Amino acid sequence: MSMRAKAKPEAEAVTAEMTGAEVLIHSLKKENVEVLFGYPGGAVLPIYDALYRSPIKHILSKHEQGSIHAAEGYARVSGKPGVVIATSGPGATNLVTGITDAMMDSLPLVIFTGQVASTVIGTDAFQEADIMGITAPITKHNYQVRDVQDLPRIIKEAFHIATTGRPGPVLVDIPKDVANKTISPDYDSTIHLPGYQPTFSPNILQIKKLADAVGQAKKPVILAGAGILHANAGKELLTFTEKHKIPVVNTLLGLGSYPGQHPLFLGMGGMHGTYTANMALYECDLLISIGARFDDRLTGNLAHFAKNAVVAHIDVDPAEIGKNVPTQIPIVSDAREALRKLVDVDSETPDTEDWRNQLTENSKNYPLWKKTNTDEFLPQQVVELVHEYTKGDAIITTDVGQHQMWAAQYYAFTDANRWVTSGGLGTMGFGFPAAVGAQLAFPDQTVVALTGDGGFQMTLQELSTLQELNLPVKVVIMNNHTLGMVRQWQEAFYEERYSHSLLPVQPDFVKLGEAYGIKSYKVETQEEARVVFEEAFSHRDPVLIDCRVSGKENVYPMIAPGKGLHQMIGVKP
Ligand SMILES: Cc1ncc(C[n+]2csc(CCOP(=O)(O)OP(=O)(O)O)c2C)c(N)n1
Repeated sequence: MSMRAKAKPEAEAVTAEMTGAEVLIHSLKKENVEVLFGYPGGAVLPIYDALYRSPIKHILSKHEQGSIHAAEGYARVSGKPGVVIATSGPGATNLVTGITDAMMDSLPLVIFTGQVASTVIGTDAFQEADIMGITAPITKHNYQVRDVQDLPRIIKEAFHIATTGRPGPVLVDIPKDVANKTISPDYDSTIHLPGYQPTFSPNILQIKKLADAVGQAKKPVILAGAGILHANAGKELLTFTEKHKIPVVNTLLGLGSYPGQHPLFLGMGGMHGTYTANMALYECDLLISIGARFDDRLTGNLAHFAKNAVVAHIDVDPAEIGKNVPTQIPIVSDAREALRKLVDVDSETPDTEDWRNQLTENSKNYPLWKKTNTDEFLPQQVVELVHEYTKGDAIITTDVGQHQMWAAQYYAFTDANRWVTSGGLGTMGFGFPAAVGAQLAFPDQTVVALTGDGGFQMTLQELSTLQELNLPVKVVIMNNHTLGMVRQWQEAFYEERYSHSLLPVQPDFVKLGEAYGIKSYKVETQEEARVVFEEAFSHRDPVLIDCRVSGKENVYPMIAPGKGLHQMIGVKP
């Protein structure tokens, strides 16, 4: 018997009577969902049966964590919500890391989980997990559908909540009997959320207050976070900064929101940021944070952070303002709206010439550095080679660790939405499946998954998804035979006691890739890497490249835990 899906009559037409599962699929079409990331199981069988007759593309990952990270990658680069479906119990709990990751990094996801039948909820039924309780603190909102008539409205609300204000994950839990029940759906029900009215436009008096502060500043700096990307405000940020000649620092997640080569750009701030960026944050007299949340990895010790500055904070989420850093000029607003108003408002342009000269001196005297007097294949060189062979025009996803920081430091992002990384949660295993999702969003783009040998092994089962879909993702493993970032901290703070951070025994990544039918290579020198990269980036097939890099490199400069931004170490070789 053929294993191919049998063609069945279309179930999309709105009939008077539909099952809950069919209502769900129909609602997804109404929300213009083009791709679903998921994995089937008992409680979602009715939904998968409705999907069987639907033209919506479904990507079968090999583990639900793969589904949700792929949905995050898709959402990050496309700006559209990533949609995930998983079964009850273990299917749902396998999503938890990804949901938390999306919550921390403000990614719009709508997640559908199957649930045991309403009649047995609370009885420890087979594959029952209290996913409502589990996900309450890690979702922007969650729903359990008790009455199938509510389904069209709940789905509308879920998409609305996930994508408006500060984006985030919304979960909809659907008991199996609800999915099976037949109704005449009402798609016209309107969204009624009196408790959820995100502010979009800024208070104009606050904008004037900030404009006045800009006019008086001698040492202003802007901290631009991912909120700029979510609000599609890159152009407005450029206009505002060029108008007033204000230097810009990016957060890790904000990279790409400002052109990496621009003379006003100081680089990334924070633990592994540039000296120039960190000293600008330390010494400034006006700090304008836009769509950034003052993460502790960015601020270092708060007692020393922007001590002499008037702080203005523009954020769509009022809960962020004043959370970590006392703020004199709070502005609750969409970033683009606020920047447009700031550009329009009558204001003086500050004289920042001395300040900019001082920062330029810093950049000249304290650039990022790596070893030069060595024949070793350095991890930083891998990032530089990827930049060279992709002409700086790729979507780069990373895992978490040293390679992530080197990617952030050395890939000089010039465009928005090309940088996909796990910032807030720091989730190893994120990067490779996120690349699968990003490639699905932009099939013609070059997508590179830069991963560590540790993180890659957490979700490498998605090689099978790559094989099945023949997606041209280039997997570049920066293989230092260690859990590099852990090793670095053990070297610096634990007297070189490398407790369980060395990985001398590893699988043969080339054979592993080949087992999934993927062209795979091992490179041990820069020269070998050049030959392989040349070939790998010349075609549209998936590739895996095991780059054997030095295992002794550390990420510098660095701010040790507890220290201030002005106390960076490793600023010079
Ligand atoms: C799921 C998860 N577990 C543990 C950690 C802690 N951690 C942070 S970086 C790191 C090492 C990563 O090693 P690797 O993937 O090889 O990358 P490298 O640092 O060598 O570039 C670890 C274990 C984490 N961030 N995520």
